[in-house]
Amino acid sequence: SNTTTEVPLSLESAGVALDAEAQVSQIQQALVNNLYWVQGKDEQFANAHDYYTALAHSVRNQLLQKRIRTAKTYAQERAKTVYYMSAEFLMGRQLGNGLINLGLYDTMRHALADCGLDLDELLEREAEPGLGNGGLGRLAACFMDSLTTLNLPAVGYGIRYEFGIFTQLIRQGHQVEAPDKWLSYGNPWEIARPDYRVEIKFGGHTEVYKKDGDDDYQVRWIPAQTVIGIPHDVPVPGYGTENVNLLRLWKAEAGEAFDLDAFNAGDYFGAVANKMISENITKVLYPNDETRQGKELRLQQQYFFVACSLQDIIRLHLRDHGSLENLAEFAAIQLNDTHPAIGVAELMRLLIDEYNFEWAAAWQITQRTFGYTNHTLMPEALEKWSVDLFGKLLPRHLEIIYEINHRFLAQVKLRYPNDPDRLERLSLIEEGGERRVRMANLACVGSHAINGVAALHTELLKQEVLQDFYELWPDKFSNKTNGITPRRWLLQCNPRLAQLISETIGDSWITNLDDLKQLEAHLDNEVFRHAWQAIKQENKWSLARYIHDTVGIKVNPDSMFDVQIKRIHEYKRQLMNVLHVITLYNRMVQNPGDHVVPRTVIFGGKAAPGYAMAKLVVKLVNAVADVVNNDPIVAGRLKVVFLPNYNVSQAQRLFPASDLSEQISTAGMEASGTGNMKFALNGALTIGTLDGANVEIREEVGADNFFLFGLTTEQVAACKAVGHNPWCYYDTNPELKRTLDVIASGLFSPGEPDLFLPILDSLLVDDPYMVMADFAAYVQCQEHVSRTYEDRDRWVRMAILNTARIGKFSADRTIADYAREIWKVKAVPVAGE
Ligand code: GL7
Repeated sequence: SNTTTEVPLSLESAGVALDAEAQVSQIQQALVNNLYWVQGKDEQFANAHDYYTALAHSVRNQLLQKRIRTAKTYAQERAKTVYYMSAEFLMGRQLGNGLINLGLYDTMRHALADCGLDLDELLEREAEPGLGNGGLGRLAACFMDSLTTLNLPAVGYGIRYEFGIFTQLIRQGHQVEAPDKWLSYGNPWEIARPDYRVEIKFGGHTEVYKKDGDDDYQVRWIPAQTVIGIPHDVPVPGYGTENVNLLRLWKAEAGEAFDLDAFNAGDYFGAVANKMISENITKVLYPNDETRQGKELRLQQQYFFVACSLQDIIRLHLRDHGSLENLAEFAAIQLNDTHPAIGVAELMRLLIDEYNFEWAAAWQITQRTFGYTNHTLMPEALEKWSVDLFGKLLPRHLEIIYEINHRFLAQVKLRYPNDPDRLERLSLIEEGGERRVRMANLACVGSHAINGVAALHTELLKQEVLQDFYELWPDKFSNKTNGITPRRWLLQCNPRLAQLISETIGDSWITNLDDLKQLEAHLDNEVFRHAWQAIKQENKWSLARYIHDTVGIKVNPDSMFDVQIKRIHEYKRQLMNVLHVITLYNRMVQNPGDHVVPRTVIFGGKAAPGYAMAKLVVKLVNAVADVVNNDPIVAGRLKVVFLPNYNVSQAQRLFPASDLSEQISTAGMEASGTGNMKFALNGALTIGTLDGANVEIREEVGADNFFLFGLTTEQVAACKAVGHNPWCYYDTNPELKRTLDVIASGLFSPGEPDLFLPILDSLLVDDPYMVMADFAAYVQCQEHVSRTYEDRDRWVRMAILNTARIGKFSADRTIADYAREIWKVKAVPVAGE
């Protein structure tokens, strides 16, 4: 009866309210149709993956209907739009999130069960879209959810990596990397838009010419190579809204005339080989978190996606507004770290070379359009590109950057007439040695707003990393403390707790997280507390099953689940956590009869493939696990688990089942952290330092409900200034000495006595992350944690208070702040049909 190939699953668009039975049968009909027309199968041959794909198409069709109405509304209202530019979007699986945001989750579960299908099983068939490294990429994904939920017109621009973050395997305790072939079964969530293709230039040279009928000289860029960008659109639903925004990811393809010279010379294979070089640009995500890799391909990736996106923004703006004069009134472009900072130079190039703007006008438009978010204080993460490489790849941009710099430094000189050092620090070009382009400086100069991601981080930016810019333009700076979406990080990942909360205080918390405060009124209700605890216990049982299924370790579900999940990095100090585990183990071996509070210490996280020390820490965790988990002396009381291939899907299992959240970075090093927020939202208590957003989390939940330890940022700095001597901690702390001695003894590295020497050296020679200095305080604080855990009722009360008081860390609050203070964008709600 229907000429279209797919049947949209449009419950409310049926015009009449469907009764439950009719809804279920409509869902089932859509599923059967999609199975037939999308997968080309019927029930006889369909496997679970076919059903997943059919279901995904059902959801996607509904999202597309909403998307089409959204696009029309935005165009009609001439709405100001946020363009969030990010080299990473760590979206996590889409199906469960789509069902939740569309309000279809429960109906779908029943409809599927009715035909013998298990929704949970189908959800597991979806490949994880791991297009990011860690916190920075996941933040961008949470922001997309909140932007749409708040009905703010937005496009997320990024890269469609063919291979996302590598798959982490553990072989003999070592990390081994395998390619992430996430697209091999296709991706039902994306729609390629070859009609919106753009052409991107690389290399070559520039030349001056005179336009006909014009006296002024113009510059044109004669590239050596061109590449085509094809947008792939992923619809982004919000919770309980008709609005659907877009994530637009660019794929690189060879230009039509991929290599005409070679082709014409009869070198067909040579011409096709060039095509492969173009397509390399979006092949693979660089797996480094917090360190830059000065690789040419990385700069190509950055320029490629930014240039594609700016052409797209200009196309859309001209379609709706006719001229670029008023670009800043209708477009707010946010730079997620410096990765897209080349956009400042590219927009200048487009305005001046392609649209004939004068420099001053172009510069004003550019500065008013861009905002820059800094995400790290770590010096090794500040991007700097060699001038040689830059000039080779982007000759016109280098000229423009020189001109920006020339004008900028002239202005600085007027303000600080006799301060050459300051000029040198502010310059977009680093001199001395190989000259390099400083991307953070370009981002600061080219933006009207600069922000950090937690209060402490922003203060440190102003005092240290960006101090000179702060002194120049204090009004550009503001703080925007990070947040997380409560849809994925409570409603979706912890359905039992979400339901208890909604039964207790209603469900307004889903879009107004501050409403969790109402839980405090129920703190003295014993039935409520028992229900809370029972849910945590169930979640722990199901994690215990997952651990057993994935790594074969049996853990005690009544033990405290002590969890550290994040990228492996020295500054995050997984090493200090392992040292604590070894210390606990030593105690149990020495005094087997002593009373202990049983713990399961769980680690998860990837190490950058080139980061030897981080990989050695992974090996140490696994080696300690091997010894501890097989020693009958500690049976039932201590287990160590390293879960391979930590990703968003695994995170969704871990946060709900955690008792203790490890947030133990060296003070002053973690810009914010966002996992810390996900733990607290799910009722885990934090052991942490005064770092990043921990400071604000502790302020919100109350000092009594947070396990604080360790040196402050100032103390770390003071300690380093006088020269920190790690040996004195070794000599004066017998437990610490024993712990390091056990590692040195080779207990954890049979047959390889020197394996962990680099770790011991790092601790005892310079201890750059103050593990030795903070160790005693950490162990003592962990004892306090254990004693508190023994009083289970007290622990549950503290857990409830953590959840109840975490509302500030909703990404909805963060995005509302950006919208009001930086982007000046307003909600444009789309009317229902
Ligand atoms: C990070 C910070 O390290 C992290 O603390 C922060 O929460 C996150 C989002 O703002 O950004 N910066 C960074 O380079 N990466 C991060 O995760 C990779």
